[in-house]
Amino acid sequence: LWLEIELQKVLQNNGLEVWYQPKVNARDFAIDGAEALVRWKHPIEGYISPAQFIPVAENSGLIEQLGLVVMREVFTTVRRWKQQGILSGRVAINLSPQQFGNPNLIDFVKKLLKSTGVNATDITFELTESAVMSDGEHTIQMLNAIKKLGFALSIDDFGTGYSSLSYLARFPLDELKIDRAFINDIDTVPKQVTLIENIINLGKALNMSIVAEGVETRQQATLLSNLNCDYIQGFHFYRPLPKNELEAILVKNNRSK
Ligand code: G
Ligand code: G
Ligand code: MN
Ligand code: NA
Repeated sequence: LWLEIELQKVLQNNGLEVWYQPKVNARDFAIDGAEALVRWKHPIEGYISPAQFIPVAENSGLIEQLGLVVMREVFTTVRRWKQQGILSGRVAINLSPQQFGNPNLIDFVKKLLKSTGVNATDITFELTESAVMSDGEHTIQMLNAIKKLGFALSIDDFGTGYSSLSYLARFPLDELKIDRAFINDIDTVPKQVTLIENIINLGKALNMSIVAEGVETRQQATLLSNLNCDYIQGFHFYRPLPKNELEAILVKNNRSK
């Protein structure tokens, strides 16, 4: 309950930050998009992990407000970076099952598209397998409505959640993010490489682009690049960065192009 009250306060004071973890293109390892990750610096406790407070937000209903704050911040920033010509690729926003299940979501994003002026085609929404699997008819309608506005859809943490693959064929998904649990031991477990190679081929056969997350070594990056993975994300390249730090990197890279 303490956490819930504090979260309510920080939302009221507009005190949450959004950080950005760059993704790189697997061909040249240049920055090509990013994932937005919410951050909360508590005045006494220091940084509190979203793994801790997102569930609290979900269970208390605060996730709606939190989601709005994150979306507004990301839409505004992406619009500016695109106008400056410094960002290539899309920026991804995580949506939890509660956000995705909220019937108001489409109205929210429509209004935000208008008020911020961002192109929906510059934004991806990341959903988990469990969010997508929770409710068949509603899910299809929501996914189609989001797609119709121009956003891209990504399946986050692929391979860790639901045990059926049937949704891959039924739903309009653009991107598959291989969970970092699969990446951890690709250097040491040969069958793991076979598994990833076939996940990549499966996703590509379904016209999805493939992101590998949790890449922490150069060997892993090279291997994934050789397997024709499209994008790579992980501490080997970049950690999540405060907006200003990423912006400085984008400006610098743009100048040296
Ligand atoms: O990278 P990090 O430790 O910050 O993320 C922990 C978890 O919190 C991840 O599962 C991530 O998807 C989730 N998360 C981070 N930011 C957001 C957000 O803005 N909205 C939602 N719903 N989840 C988020
Ligand atoms: O569930 P989701 O994939 O949205 O989670 C994103 C989380 O993954 C963030 O908390 C981010 O900090 C974390 N993350 C990003 N790259 C790496 C990495 O290379 N290694 C590890 N262990 N975590 C990572
Ligand atoms: Mn994610
Ligand atoms: Na993930």
